[in-house]
Amino acid sequence: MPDRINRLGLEVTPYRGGKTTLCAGCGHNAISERIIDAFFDMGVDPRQVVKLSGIGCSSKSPAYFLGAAHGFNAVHGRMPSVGTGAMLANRKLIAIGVSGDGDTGAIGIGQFVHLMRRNVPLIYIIEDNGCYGLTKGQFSPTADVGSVLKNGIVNDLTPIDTCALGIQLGASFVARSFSGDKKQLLSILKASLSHRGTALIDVISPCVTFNDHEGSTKSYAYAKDHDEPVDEVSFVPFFEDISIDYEPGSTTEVRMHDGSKLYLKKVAEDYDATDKLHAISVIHETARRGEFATGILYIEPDKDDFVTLLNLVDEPLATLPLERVRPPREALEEIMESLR
Ligand SMILES: Cc1ncc(C[n+]2csc(CCOP(=O)(O)OP(=O)(O)O)c2C)c(N)n1
Ligand code: SF4
Ligand SMILES: [Mg+2]
Repeated sequence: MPDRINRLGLEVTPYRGGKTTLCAGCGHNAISERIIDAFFDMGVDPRQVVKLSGIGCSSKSPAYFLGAAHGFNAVHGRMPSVGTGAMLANRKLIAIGVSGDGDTGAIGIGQFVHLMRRNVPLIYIIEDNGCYGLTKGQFSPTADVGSVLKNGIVNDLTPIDTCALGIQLGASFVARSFSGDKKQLLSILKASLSHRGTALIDVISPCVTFNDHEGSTKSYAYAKDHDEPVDEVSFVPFFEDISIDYEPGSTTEVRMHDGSKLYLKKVAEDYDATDKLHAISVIHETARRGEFATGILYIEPDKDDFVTLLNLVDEPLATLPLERVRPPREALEEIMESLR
């Protein structure tokens, strides 16, 4: 049977990557699969994509999707600055960064903070397993209080909630999901592709080798039992003409910058994803009950992204000829003259 083709006429092959070397059953593998599906379904040209990462099992995963894309595996925790540079050099790129809870919340927290407040156009996925998988399972800064390691050590440090932090810092699209929830994660990824600005997606992604036992709050069993969706996400890309049939009064429509429509069906009491304070309080309230809120937690579709704020020319800086990026000698002399 011939392979499916998407609206670009491409088969799924260029959207796939190398064979995974992660442990069988690792949540990160399921996330790679959803990234392949989302980019294929949305008809994104993989040659226009730059995939970025830091260091960790999670940061290895860009090797396992979008084989035809550009890739940069950065230093531990330094993916945000490399991604910012890439997007400033070529604003036509579509950037997807994959990080870990350690890569983001520990060594990379400073870079993460400034990426969020700048609203750099980039999809930033945290594959969140509450531990440093690659270095054999030590607690990371997202491990919950009372979480127990395989060797019996109990975490007594307060976790960083990357979604609450991202919202507070100015990220304009913030979502949380679970690697085992195919439908929700796929819809969130598709919506993030239509967003202009930073799209932060924290995905609970169990480490089956070091953090999937009783006592871990990032295990498959725990995540399944304590997932509280705040909205049901449906996404309609602007190129599809589908009539939507939702019960009036129960669904919010969010129009994305490219004309796509995001439908957030409220399954929790009056959830409004555009209300920043409400989003932060819902995250904290659910966490206090030992649960985690999933879905699109916050969205500000009209916020200017970093490239727009910098007022860059439309052509990618990387392709401009030298005479357009370097001021002529006369301009320099004029400046020097004005300083005398
Ligand atoms: C500068 C630097 N410090 C420390 C390390 C060791 N190191 C490698 S990966 C890692 C943590 C990875 O954890 P996380 O980002 O959560 O990814 P996971 O493996 O859990 O997916 C650490 C501390 C390193 N590679 N480089
Ligand atoms: S050690 Fe954990 S995070 Fe790393 S590949 Fe194995 S299951 Fe995944
Ligand atoms: Mg981790």
